[in-house]
Amino acid sequence: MENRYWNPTMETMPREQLRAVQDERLRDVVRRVYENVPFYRHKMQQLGITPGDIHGVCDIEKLPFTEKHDLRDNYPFDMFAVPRSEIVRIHASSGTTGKPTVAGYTSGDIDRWAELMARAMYCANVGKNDIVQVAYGYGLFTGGLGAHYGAERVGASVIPISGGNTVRQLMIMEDFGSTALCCTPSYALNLAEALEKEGISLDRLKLKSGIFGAEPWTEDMRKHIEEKLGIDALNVYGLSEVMGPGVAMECMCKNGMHVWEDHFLPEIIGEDGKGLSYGQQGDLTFTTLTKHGMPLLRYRTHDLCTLTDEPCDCGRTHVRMGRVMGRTDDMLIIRGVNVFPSQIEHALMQVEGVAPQYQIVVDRQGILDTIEVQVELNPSMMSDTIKDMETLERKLVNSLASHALINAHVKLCQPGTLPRSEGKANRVTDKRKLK
Ligand code: DLL
Repeated sequence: MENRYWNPTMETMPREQLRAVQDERLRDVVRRVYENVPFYRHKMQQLGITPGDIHGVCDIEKLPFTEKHDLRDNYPFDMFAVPRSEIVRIHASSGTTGKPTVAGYTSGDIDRWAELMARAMYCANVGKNDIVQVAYGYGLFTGGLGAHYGAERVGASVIPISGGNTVRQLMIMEDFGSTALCCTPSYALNLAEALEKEGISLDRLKLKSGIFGAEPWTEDMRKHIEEKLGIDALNVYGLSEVMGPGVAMECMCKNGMHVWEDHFLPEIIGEDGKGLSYGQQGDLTFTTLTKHGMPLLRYRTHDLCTLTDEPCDCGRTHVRMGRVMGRTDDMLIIRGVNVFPSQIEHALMQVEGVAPQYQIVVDRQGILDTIEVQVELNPSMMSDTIKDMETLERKLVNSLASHALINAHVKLCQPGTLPRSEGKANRVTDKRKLK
C-alpha cells in the first residue's frame, strides 16, 4: 500500500515535536479567547487563572470545559473571538430541540479546514486524478462544503451533487465516472441498494473509495458497504462546533481515525470530569488550537470513544480515535440496561438473512420498558417458509441478547419497507418520551 501524505511534515512529525507545536498554539488560543470572548474571560476569572498560568498542554486541566449549552447561551455570535466583519462563513447544526448551535469561520479557518480535509482525501488515496461525488448535504450542515473544499484543495474534480435524489446520484456516478463518494454510511448503504435495484453492476462504475461519517456505524457495516460498492470505505469524524468533517480521518490501515493534533487537542474525560488514559473509554473533548473565528476550550462532544497513541503502519504520528460508540445522549436505557444503537446494529449483522436496515422502537407498557427491533429481510429470504422465518427471528433475538444484552422483540419486515436515509439516519423512535 502506498502512503501519500498531504502535509508530510505535520502528519509524520515526531510526537515530542508535535507536543511543542501544541504547547505554543495552546498558549496562543488561551490568550485569544481570554482577550476576546467574555464568556471565557469570566470562566477563567472564576477559576482564578489568567493566560499566564497556562504554559502548555501539561496545564490543560486548569482550563474550564465548554458544553453545548454554553454555545446556546451565547447564541448566536457571542462565542466569536473576532469582530463579526472577520467572519466569512457561518454554519449551524440543527439539534433536536431549540436554537441551533452556530459556528463562525474566518477566511483563515476555511483555509485550514480545506487543508485538513485535503489530508483526509489523501488518507483515502484521493488526489488530482479523482472525481469526487459529494453527496453530503450542502447548507448549514458542514458535510457538503467541508468535503467539497478538501476535494478541491487536492485538485480533484468535484461533483457538488448534495444529498438525495438517489436515482440521479447513480446516473451521475456512472456517467461521470466518480471514483470517490462522500456521504453518510447510511446513505452509502441506500445507494448500494439502489444500484442493485436499478440493475447497475459494479463494473459499470469506477468508484474506489468512500469517505463516510457524520453518524456512528460499525465494522460490520463497513464490510457490507465495501462489498456492495467494491470500494475502501473509510471513516471520517467531525462536528460543526469544532470545525466540521475532517477533525479526524482514517487511513488505509482502517484501524481508527487520526485526530489532526496540530489543530485539535483531544482528551478523553471520565464521568468524574477527570482525564482518562489512552485506551479508556470516555467523553471525547477537544480544544481547538488554531481556530480564530470560534475557538473552543475543552469542548465536550459527548461522543463516547477511546484514543490510542500506538504507532500506525501508515507512518502518521497523530493519535487515533476508535469508532464512536454513540453519543451519551443517544444511549438507550432499557429496563436498566444501557445500550447504543451501534451495539444493536452489530448484533443484527451477525445473523445471515437480514439486510442492514433496521429501526428501533422503544416504548413502555405499565412500568416496563419494551424494545422492538424491526429489521428487513434479505430479498433472497422471501421465498422461505414460516418455519425458516421463526428460526431467523429466534437467531436475531439470541444475537441481541448476547451482543447487546437486551431482551428485544424482533419484527421481520419485507425488503425495502423501512425508511431510508439521505443524510444522518434516524434509527430510534422512543415513544416513552411522548408519554
Ligand atoms: O456531522 C460533521 C461531519 C460531516 C462529520 C460529514 C463527518 C462527515 P454535526 O452535524 O455537528 O457535524 O454532528 C456532529 O456527529 O458529535 C458525532 O456524534 C457524529 N459523528 C460525526 N462523525 C462521526 C463518525 C457533522 N465518523 C456529531 N462516527 C458528532 C460517529 C460521528 N459519529
